[in-house]
Amino acid sequence: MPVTQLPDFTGQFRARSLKSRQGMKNSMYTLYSMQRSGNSYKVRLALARLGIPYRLVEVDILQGQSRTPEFLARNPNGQVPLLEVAPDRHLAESNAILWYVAGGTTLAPEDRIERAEALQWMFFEQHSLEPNIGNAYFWLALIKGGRDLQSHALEDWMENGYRALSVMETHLTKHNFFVANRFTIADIALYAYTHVADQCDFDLSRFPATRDWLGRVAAEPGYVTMDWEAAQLAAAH
Ligand SMILES: N[C@@H](CCC(=O)N[C@@H](CS)C(=O)NCC(=O)O)C(=O)O
Repeated sequence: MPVTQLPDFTGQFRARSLKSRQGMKNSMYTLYSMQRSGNSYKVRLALARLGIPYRLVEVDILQGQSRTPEFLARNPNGQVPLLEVAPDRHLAESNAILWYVAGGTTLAPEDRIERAEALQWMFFEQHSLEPNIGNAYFWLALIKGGRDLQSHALEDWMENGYRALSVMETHLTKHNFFVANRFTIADIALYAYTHVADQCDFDLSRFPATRDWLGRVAAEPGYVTMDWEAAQLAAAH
């Protein structure tokens, strides 16, 4: 039987039949993403972990590609990530996309309190972590001269970013993962910007439990790095 190969949970390869490959071709997700966007990386990490193939469209927000009329027709908010889940049906907001792609898997807790706890941490990520570490990462690591351009805001981002890291550290001194004693989409959401915090002035040596957790996430089956080229997965189809 003709086969193609896809990375699976173990990071190895598994065979798929041509029939299933052709079946997926029509229904395959299209992900609009930017390689160095932490919010986009969350979705790439979840899809890789789940072994779900997808088409990848790189959107360079620095070139205004998320603000073109074509892109705004798909996402009026002009941001990546954006997932086309069906023809002309698009889902924005990284954490909503995580819930969608992981629904029905162990990555998305179904127990009532665990689901609420996952949401709690994912809202925390969007309100307390991403606006601070995400902004610091964007302006210090991605934008040439960004440090000078944002010197007035940097102090607040650092103070509030450290505060968010301390909250995480307190939790992680008692838990291996954020929710349900296992790796879930809450970990994926929080990992995206925490793992690059040291690229934008944050000193993670102050957070040993958080560093151990970063190591546990990176050791999870199916883990891919932020610069992993997901196009090769779609190309296999
Ligand atoms: N809350 C959104 C934030 C998305 C976001 O900030 N995306 C950035 C890249 S990380 C973007 O597309 N910025 C382009 C723009 O706002 O023009 C999410 O979690 O997906």
